[in-house]
Amino acid sequence: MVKPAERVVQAAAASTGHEKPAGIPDALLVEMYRQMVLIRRFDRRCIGLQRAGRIGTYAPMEGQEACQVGVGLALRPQDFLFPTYRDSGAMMLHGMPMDKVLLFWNGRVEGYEIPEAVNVFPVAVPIATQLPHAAGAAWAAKLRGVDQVAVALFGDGASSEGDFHTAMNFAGVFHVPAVFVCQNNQYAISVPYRRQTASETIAQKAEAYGFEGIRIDGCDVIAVYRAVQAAIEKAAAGGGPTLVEALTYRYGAHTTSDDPTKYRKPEEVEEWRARDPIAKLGGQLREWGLWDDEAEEQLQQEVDSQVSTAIAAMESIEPVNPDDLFLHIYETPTPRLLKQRDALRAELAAKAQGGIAPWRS
Ligand SMILES: Cc1ncc(C[n+]2csc(CCOP(=O)(O)OP(=O)(O)O)c2C)c(N)n1
Repeated sequence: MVKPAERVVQAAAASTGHEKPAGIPDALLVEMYRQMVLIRRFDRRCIGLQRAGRIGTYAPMEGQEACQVGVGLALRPQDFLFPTYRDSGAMMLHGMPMDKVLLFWNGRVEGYEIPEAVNVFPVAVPIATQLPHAAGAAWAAKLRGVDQVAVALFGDGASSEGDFHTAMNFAGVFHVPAVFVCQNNQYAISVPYRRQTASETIAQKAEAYGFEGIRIDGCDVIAVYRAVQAAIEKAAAGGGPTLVEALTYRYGAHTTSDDPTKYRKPEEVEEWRARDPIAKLGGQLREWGLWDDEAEEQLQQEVDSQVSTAIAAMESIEPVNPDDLFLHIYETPTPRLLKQRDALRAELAAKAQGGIAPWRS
């Protein structure tokens, strides 16, 4: 049996030494760092916004920046990205404006409006549903003879869903140009990896479907970038799909309504923090003479103002019309929906007058 984990962890390790990696321009190494710092700032600000009631909910990605940035930078403009709720970083790198991402988290329909030239699919909240979409889009690209690869992100938990297996099987049988990137962050909410699967790795599951699976260090942005870029190139050249398993960790909560102290120990989090992708690349850039304190200070100011501008844009749009809740469900609303809409209108009108709705009194 092939043991993809060993083979690829070795390859990734080679890029994490003190040698500057061959074939990656200095400017790209610096860009990887800048983007990871930006999305970490974005992430932390989002948690703050949620706590202040300025957005509704949020799924933190701190710890997973190397995966987000490695994938985001490996994508070619024409490739499609199929993200989950934890992939705001990759989405932004593939062209989704930051204020739109914030609008999504604010519960606004505008957050689902993807700009015309941006090849990002709407965020999949149901687990693994984006995987058959990606396999289908890749098949369409193949049938149409278009040079376009579909890249899907998902978590370790998603690998237990039927949709994962459907997508993998389909992708293998039809030999489609798809790349499935599992961010194995060790938990599906509170379910640890070892309770998720008896397989040694997620990467090896690709074997059963007849294509290549590789396991990489998801805390190393260079390893992620290289693996995903190679998989995209292979898919574009007619080499079929690849499953990439990136070993990573989310430092924080599953979402802003979760308490991770209930299911994991602080020592475990500290262990992963010691492999922090930003600290790692930052240290390497300094060693290679590509970064210094001045550049760092300037970057911190830049990301701060970039995120603040996006937040201001998110908060500048007109308040939502509560009736919108009932749009986009049926072409002609059902009597039950209309009744709910009228009840909400009455409640809001009563509130506006400082009272409470009659049925609550
Ligand atoms: C089909 C479906 N079942 C259950 C849920 C509830 N749920 C939300 S997130 C989650 C865990 C997903 O874990 P994983 O795939 O590892 O991704 P992560 O959140 O760690 O990025 C679950 C079960 C859901 N959203 N969709």
